[in-house]
Amino acid sequence: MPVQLDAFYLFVAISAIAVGVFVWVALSTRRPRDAGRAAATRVRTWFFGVLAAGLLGGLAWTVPHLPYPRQAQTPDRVVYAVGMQYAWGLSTDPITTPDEWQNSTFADPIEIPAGSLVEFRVTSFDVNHGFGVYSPSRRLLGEVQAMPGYVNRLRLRLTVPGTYWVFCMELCGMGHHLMRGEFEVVPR
Ligand SMILES: [Cu+2]
Repeated sequence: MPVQLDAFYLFVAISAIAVGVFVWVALSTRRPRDAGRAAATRVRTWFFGVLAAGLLGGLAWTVPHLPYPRQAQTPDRVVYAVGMQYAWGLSTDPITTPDEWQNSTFADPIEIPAGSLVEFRVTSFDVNHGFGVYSPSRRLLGEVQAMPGYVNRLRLRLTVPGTYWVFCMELCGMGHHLMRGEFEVVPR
């Protein structure tokens, strides 16, 4: 998996820099010497400036990506998702009983128009499950816990048409690996 390898190389590079800094400090402080107050203040001011710029830059870069403004939007579609050992029931109508859940697992995959903001209302009728939505190219798009007695919401804007998969993200028993669901995103 290329992403994992990239993360590994990044880890090795950062580790090498950290070790280099430790070695440099160890070698450069073997003899005591006077640093000088003015020079030390200059280094501190510079360090503070770089740190502040980095933090503010990081803030400006990441804050627009927070999902909170999405809560103010009205979803285009609501999908009810119920986990039970060992399948996901997905329906555009509320699933309130194990019978309705069973019918939903045998029904044709639901269809969602491309570009819709979808709100998944996720719960479980037995034990805790993990509700993970995968794109047609098998990328994990979002995840929320499915807990008996609670309804957790997950909002995703689904733009790419194709078959989407729901896999269980939490080991829930012997048939956990079989626990999947699917739905279609269709072109408008
Ligand atoms: Cu499960």
